[in-house]
Amino acid sequence: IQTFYRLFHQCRKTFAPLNLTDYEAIGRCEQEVPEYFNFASDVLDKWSQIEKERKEPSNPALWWINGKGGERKWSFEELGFESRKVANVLSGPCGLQRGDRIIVILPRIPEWWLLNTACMRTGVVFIPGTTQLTAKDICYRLLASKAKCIVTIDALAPVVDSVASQCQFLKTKLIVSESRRAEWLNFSDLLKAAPAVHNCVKTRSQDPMTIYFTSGTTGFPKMVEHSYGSFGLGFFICGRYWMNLTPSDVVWSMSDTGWIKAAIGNVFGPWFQGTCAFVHAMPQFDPKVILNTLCRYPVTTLCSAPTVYRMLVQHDLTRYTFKTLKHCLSGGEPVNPEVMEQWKNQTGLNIYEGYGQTEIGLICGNMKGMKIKPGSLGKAAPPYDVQIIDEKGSVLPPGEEGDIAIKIDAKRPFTFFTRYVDDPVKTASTIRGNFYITGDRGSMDEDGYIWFMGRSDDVIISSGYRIGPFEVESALIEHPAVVESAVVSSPDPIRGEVVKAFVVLSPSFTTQDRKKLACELQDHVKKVTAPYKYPRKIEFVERSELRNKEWGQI
Ligand code: BCO
Repeated sequence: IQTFYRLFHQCRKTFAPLNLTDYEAIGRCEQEVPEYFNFASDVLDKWSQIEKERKEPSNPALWWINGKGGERKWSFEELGFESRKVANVLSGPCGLQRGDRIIVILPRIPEWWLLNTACMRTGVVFIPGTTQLTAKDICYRLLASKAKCIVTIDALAPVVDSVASQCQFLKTKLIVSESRRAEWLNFSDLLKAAPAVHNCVKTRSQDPMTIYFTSGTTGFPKMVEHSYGSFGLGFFICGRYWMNLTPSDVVWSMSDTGWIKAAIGNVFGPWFQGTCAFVHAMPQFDPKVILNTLCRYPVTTLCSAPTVYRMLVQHDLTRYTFKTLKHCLSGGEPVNPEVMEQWKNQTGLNIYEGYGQTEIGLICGNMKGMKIKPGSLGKAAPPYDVQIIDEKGSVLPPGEEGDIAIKIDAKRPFTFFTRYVDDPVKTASTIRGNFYITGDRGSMDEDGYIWFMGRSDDVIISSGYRIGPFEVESALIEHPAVVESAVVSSPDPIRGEVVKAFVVLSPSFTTQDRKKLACELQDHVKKVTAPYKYPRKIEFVERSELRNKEWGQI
């Protein structure tokens, strides 16, 4: 009888429609997190069923364009069909098993969405990376993660090959390309041959699902691990209330595929709500392309870094008529009130800022309908209780500056990252008493709005990128001209902050043209590590200058 009931409940669950009310209650921590959850089978396949039962046509799940006439539109059913085939590619020719790790370095191409979903179906841990990664970055990631497989494109395949022999865990290289490359499996060939039937693995909510490399003040990037619960279920509230999405919306989130913002804005946020994720595969950032796209396509919701809005308002926006845009979001760095005002004056739309982290997801936000206080991060986003605390862990009164922290009661919220992989000390260091410390400083006003003041550590937030000064200093020191350097943030009207390097030159370089040398060092950093980290400002200093400054002689 017990077996009968177990099977009965299992069947009921499998065929039950998508219950968004339950997911909302779970997202708010008002209902227990289910023991088993898999976004692919529990959400995507349910939307596919709903799509079939609907009489009227619905928006695609993914709408991809490349600006050169290329276009792909996939319904949830097509996404399911293709991603099941990719799942068979991963567990067949790629030889990956549940729990194995895969690094996926792809630009904004549909294959990224397929691989993401296929990893959920197979239980393979998905590690995305930006295409700006260099050989050294890739080597570090392959070794640190022990990934067995890497997926990339033509441009990066030789870069991977240049370090592959040093990466003893790497077994399979998969290329997304029209042409074949020796020692690489070809994605399209395998996809064509792959069977379409695949049974999604049954994953527990706490099983590892994805890992992001994220920069800190010291050392090389840390591995932030998220589970099926924290990543899949954790973004329900964000999609529904911050992004304000419904099945009739079309959201364009511009983040590079290497960042958590792409997962929030292009995968879990929209797809939980049955919304179309719109993608423009712009190879280079171009404000005019963005503005024209908003005029041509029925995008209802735009999500991008404040730097993008700062760049867009440099143009005369009144010359553009956006087709359907009604909701604008920003995240990744603080947005300044002037830009919000300029955007509002020219488009009639507010910018709803969200504040979050790779480790935690959305922490605060301006939800639709809420009064916006320009310059504030908004209020705590459910399920979080955000407070400003002092160094002893005591809550500070309104208006006082302290650490922005999240209250942890008996249990860590399920939406939190699981751990920094292989770094229990760093994982533990995020906790102070009953609080998780974000690393950001701020204050809270009487109405519960949080105001950002800056980082409490030396991490640089530039154009929405999180940049560790150590990584830039390590790149600089590899150049023969550099004896030592100190890298800090410097204010910038467009990028919020930029990376600035103070450099002490080796004696043999002190007579060289400083302008040329600065450019050379910038190019050098762009080659050694991901170019977005390069020091946009360089100041050459001499030790004697620093000593004299210290002794009050200048
Ligand atoms: O500006 P420059 O031209 O001097 O330099 C640029 C590129 O040209 C250069 N570069 C790129 N690839 C290169 C290269 N140079 C040599 N070789 C290559 N292969 O490097 C610089 C890269 O800077 P960028 O990425 O800022 O470029 P760009 O075109 O100015 O883009 C502007 C933005 C705003 C589109 C870009 O900065 C951006 O996407 N920012 C947002 C980042 C983001 O999404 N952050 C969110 C992280 S997740 C998060 O915060 C958690 C929230 C819950």
